[in-house]
Amino acid sequence: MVYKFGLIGLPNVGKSALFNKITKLNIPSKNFPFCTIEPNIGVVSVFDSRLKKLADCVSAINIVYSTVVLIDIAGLVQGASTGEGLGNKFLEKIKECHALIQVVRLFDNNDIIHVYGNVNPSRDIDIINTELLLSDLDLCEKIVQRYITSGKNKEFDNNFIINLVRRCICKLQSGISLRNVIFTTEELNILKKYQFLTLKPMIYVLNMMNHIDSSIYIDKFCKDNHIDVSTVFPISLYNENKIMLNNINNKSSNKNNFHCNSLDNNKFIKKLCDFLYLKTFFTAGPKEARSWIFQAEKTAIQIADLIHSDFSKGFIRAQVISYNDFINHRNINEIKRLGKIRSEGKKYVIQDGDIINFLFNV
Ligand SMILES: Nc1nc2c(ncn2[C@@H]2O[C@H](COP(=O)(O)OP(=O)(O)OP(=O)(O)O)[C@@H](O)[C@H]2O)c(=O)[nH]1
Ligand SMILES: [Mg+2]
Repeated sequence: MVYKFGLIGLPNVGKSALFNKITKLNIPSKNFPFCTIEPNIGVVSVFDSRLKKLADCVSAINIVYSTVVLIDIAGLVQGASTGEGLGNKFLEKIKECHALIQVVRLFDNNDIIHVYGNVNPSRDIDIINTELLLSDLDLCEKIVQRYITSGKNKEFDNNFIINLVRRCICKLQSGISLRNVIFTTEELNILKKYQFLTLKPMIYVLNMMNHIDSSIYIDKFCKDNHIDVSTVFPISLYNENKIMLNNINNKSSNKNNFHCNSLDNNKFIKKLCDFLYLKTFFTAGPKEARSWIFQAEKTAIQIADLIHSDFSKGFIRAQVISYNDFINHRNINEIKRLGKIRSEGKKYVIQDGDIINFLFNV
């Protein structure tokens, strides 16, 4: 499973600049709205300091970190759900993402165009979230229509789905995103199939002025917008002080020279993974030591399938060592002697840090 994170937000707020910073690519990030049209896709390693230690212990030749995908999506504007700006096509791109990263402009700089004329984070996120709500509302209405006119559904009772989607319509019409509604597991499984945009987890990246105390702004931002502080990540893509000084000294200089170092890429990616409750397990041998991210609560058989379908088809058992046991003893024979290699069956729930060797037969 490749986890995808979509960068969304108004045009010209710093989505592509953030994408470049994280992926170390160099896609155009220019001072005009809709600079990005086609989505940019970048693959980013999920750094884990445990992997290097593990690789050293087994003298692995290669170290392979697990990766996530970052998608830089064109800016959305008011009316996008009905075709305004670059319209619906880009809302479609958002569907394939597992989580959304909404970039919000808090930096004040008269040289950088704001599509609505001034910096106003509450208005901006309201515009984006409303477009996502409207797109979901449209989808809900289509689903209801389809179930009203179609025959009986094999899997579920039509009325069950119609009532569930009608409940979603009521919430969406009151401005409530579906991720904030409590559903049963059964309901969630149905809704997830439709890839509702407001059901996707959302993290807010606040692109701030780097010389201000961000904590005051974050508290205010969360309070004003009823947002949980754990979903907010402040960054400063540019050093505004340097930009201002530079503008005074040399109007034509390249602003991209002034990335400040305040954004820690690994920390940022870690936050994204934590946000989706992703955990890490390892495989390690002389050829390769590798980390794998997975959604918490997965069983050995599900994880085996993640590596290769042969592993799950011919699953015999999983030999598991916990990371701490491995690092404390470092020697596989010693670990064996101490009985620290556990033999686990299909239903074993994989733990963060497990080092796994799958035994299988095909
Ligand atoms: N001063 C300042 N400029 C920034 C900051 N972040 C981005 N910019 C500039 O703002 C402009 C737009 O940045 P992009 O990253 O292209 O914006 P975007 O959100 O991808 O825009 P679209 O592709 O149009 O949706 C560029 O000129 C960036 O250099 C910031 O924190 N401070
Ligand atoms: Mg862009």
